[in-house]
Amino acid sequence: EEQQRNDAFEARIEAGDFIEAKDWMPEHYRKTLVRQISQHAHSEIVGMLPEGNWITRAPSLKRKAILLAKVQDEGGHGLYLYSAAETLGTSRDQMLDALHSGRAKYSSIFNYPTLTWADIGVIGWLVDGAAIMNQVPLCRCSYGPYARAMIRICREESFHQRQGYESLLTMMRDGTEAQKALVQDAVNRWWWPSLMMFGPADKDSPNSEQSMRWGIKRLTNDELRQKFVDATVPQAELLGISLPDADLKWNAERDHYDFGAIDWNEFWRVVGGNGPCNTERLQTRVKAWDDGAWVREAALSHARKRATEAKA
Ligand code: FAQ
Repeated sequence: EEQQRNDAFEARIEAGDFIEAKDWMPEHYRKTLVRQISQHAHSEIVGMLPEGNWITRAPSLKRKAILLAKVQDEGGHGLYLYSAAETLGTSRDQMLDALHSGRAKYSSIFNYPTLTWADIGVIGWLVDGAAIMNQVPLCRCSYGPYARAMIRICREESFHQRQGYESLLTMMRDGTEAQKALVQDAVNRWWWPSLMMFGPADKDSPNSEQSMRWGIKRLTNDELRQKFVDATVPQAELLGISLPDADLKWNAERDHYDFGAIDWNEFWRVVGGNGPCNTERLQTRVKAWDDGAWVREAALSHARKRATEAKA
């Protein structure tokens, strides 16, 4: 009977059906989705921190309003994604506990510091740019609740990308030499970590093959990374900044840009908890959770009181 259910499931995947929360699914499919969606949610939540660092120091009211809206969107994306993961039978408490105890992963990119205002523009341009490249294909993920959440999230991410690029254009066109140098310095620091967001090379990616077969992922890590490089190089040219890779050049035969070797030791070091800001990010999240305990207690107590009143 299990075999029959499994065959029927595989046939639905093959036919391009969406799998819904109450449908039967193999345990491994469920686990893979919980892993990916909860990591994605944690990334959005931890991803609020590097930018949050600059809200009080934004250079104008307009930039501050934009940044506030962006960081709030990220909080919303995190909550949306926790809900999508909850449809698979995991609780938010379990997911948060995994994050706060350091067992859960979140994107390596958020373990780098935001040193100057230019970093905020560069995060929008490169980090949100990479996020969109990875997430647009996820709108066609075989798991319905995740795919549908991705649609709204991608729309908001594209606003995030554009505000970042526009802020860099302003600095590069109207800025002083010192401001232009800040942009170049930020690009130099964020370029390689952005390429690492797509995950290990396909040959070193243990989850890709099965996730591709199940339509959880639609494009491989290397395919997405190449698409990102191809889309980003012309944007860098328009900005008038250089990318920190001597091997980056157009390859007419492949019809793609070639690029240099990624430092995978750095990638695994950061994923393993030893990047520049891992400890600080986790501590900040745990403190926010602990500091919010009284709000949760008050809300629960209020709900209990209302329930008793309703009965009386
Ligand atoms: N960082 O076998 P694979 C955002 C782990 S965007 C940390 O290739 P998979 C928006 C991976 O989990 C960022 N860990 O894994 C925003 C696995 O370990 P595990 C979030 C990484 O799942 C913008 C191991 O390495 N986006 O937040 C990373 O098939 C600006 C082997 O890897 C998403 O999460 C990494 N970069 O492919 C917010 C998108 N890469 O789990 C604020 C959804 C790999 O077995 C500001 N996720 N690992 O212990 C995905 O598409 C996939 O999960 C990949 C990884 C592509 C990230």
